[in-house]
Amino acid sequence: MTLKALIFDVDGTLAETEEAHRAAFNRVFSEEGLGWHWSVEDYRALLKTTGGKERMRAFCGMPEAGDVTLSDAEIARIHRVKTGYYVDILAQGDLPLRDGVREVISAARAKGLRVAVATTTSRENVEALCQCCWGASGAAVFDVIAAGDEVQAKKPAGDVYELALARLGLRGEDCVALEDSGNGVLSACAVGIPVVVTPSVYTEADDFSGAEAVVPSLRGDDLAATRLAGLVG
Ligand code: XBP
Ligand code: MG
Repeated sequence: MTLKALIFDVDGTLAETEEAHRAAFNRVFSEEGLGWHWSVEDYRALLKTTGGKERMRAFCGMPEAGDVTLSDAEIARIHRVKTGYYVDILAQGDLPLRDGVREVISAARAKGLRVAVATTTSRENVEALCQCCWGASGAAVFDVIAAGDEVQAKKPAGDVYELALARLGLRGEDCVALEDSGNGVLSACAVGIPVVVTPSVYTEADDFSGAEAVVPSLRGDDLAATRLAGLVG
């Protein structure tokens, strides 16, 4: 089967974005006087719930949240402020792409493959990352962007990869998904897309069974033993 497209997860795969998300959450929590602060260890556990609004909802049910109760509308409002802070952090322009990402995307395009995104985060955050790392719009970097709030169920459900496939007009077997998390692997596998995993700082201990390969980075030498061998270089 000829490879026709690469479909990239965003957070943790294109760049180590989660510390920027965590800082944005903690800033809005402090400003709202919620008495919440997510440490690195808290956040590692909380990332099992994908999606920022869903993560806040899950935290509301935990003893660490104290006696705070938030309606869905309040969570949505606080999350919109969080998104603004995240975009502001990325606008500083100093978050790098992970090793090999730029080269893999350039090489894929040069070989006529299409390049897509299937993410749990918002389109606005994808735009911010593209501006930060490529100085270009999302549409200039990616042929297709499928984002979290466009689908009913976020990862580990397959919905967002299904949407990316529909927009590409391709089948799972025509593509490779690039992921960093166990939830991402489950999502891509749910719609029959082979997955290459590059674990990120927050997902190193995840269960990647189901993935076709787990490699440290997307650099050419790390990809040598995967079906993406020969793409770069
Ligand atoms: C990662 C996520 C996201 C981010 C925060 O998803 O779960 O929720 O942590 O983004 P992926 P939002 O790796 O699939 O991109 O607050 O915008 O949801
Ligand atoms: Mg990810």
